[in-house]
Amino acid sequence: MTNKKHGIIAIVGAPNAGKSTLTNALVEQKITIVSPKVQTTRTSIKAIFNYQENQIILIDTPGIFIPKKDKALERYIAKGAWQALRESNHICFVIDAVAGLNNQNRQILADLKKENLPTTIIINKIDLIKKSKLLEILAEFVQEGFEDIIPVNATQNLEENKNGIKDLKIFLAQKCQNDDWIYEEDQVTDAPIKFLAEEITREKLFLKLNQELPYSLHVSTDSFQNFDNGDIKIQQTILVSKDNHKNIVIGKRGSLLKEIGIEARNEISQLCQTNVHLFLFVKVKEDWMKSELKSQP
Ligand SMILES: Nc1nc2c(ncn2[C@@H]2O[C@H](COP(=O)(O)OP(=O)(O)OP(=O)(O)O)[C@@H](O)[C@H]2O)c(=O)[nH]1
Ligand SMILES: [Mg+2]
Repeated sequence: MTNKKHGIIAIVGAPNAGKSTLTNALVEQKITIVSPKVQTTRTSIKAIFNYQENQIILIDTPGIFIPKKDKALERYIAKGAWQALRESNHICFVIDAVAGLNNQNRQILADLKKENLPTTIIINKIDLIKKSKLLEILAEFVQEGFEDIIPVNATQNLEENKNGIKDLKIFLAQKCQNDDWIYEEDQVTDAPIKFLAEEITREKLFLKLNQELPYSLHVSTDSFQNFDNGDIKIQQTILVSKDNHKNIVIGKRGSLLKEIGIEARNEISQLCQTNVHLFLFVKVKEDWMKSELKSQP
């Protein structure tokens, strides 16, 4: 007889709280992209790890914010987080310790309460605050009636026994109450490689481009070919909504696009554990949102 259990945990919170960094830390592999800019994650993505007989299925979600009415992308992103809650058994509400229990987090908490799911508070980025501030935040959440509050440092620049990641793993394993496992023992995500590769390129664009530009672009795959010798050839198109954005992404004599291509290729090669030939193209398509967002996994 098997005692295998699984649990589905939604990782939610304000934009930039460190949800994706935390997800990767728990799975011990980079599954979901990270950047210092808000709204990096656009689509919920599952990341899976096993702890003893428990399979923990994390859903990394886009940051929760109030979308502007005229912005289709914002509405799409905002919807994603709430959809993920519907399939989960437990919520981890991640807050940035520097922000603490501010108005934005209070508003999100009030909305989360309506979902009626057990909720654990994760105070992230504890490496950036003093112990006294952490104690203050803990007291505030206790006052709000929360029993499970776990401080962590998702970037793990504190020592292992101080970053809280192991404690969180053990805690989440205890929350697994559904019978059996859903995924194979070595499966770390259900997202297709093609999508992960697009995300990696998008992350490099997020990291290299300033201000609003990263928000107005999209990466899609034109072709993905496996060769007999194990190599993979990928052609991706970066869709931008304006002519001048195309020039910025390409850079002087193609320099920026080349840099992005090299960095993305290296990371996709690591992910696929093989040689990857990546070809990037930039196209202007004013209304890419209409056609592209529907086709996301
Ligand atoms: N110092 C410190 N920085 C962190 C920590 N966790 C995450 N970060 C940084 O915070 C920034 C945002 O991290 P993400 O993981 O992309 O945040 P997110 O909540 O997924 O953001 P969205 O997807 O945009 O909602 C990145 O620059 C991370 O390196 C932490 O524990 N300590
Ligand atoms: Mg994210």
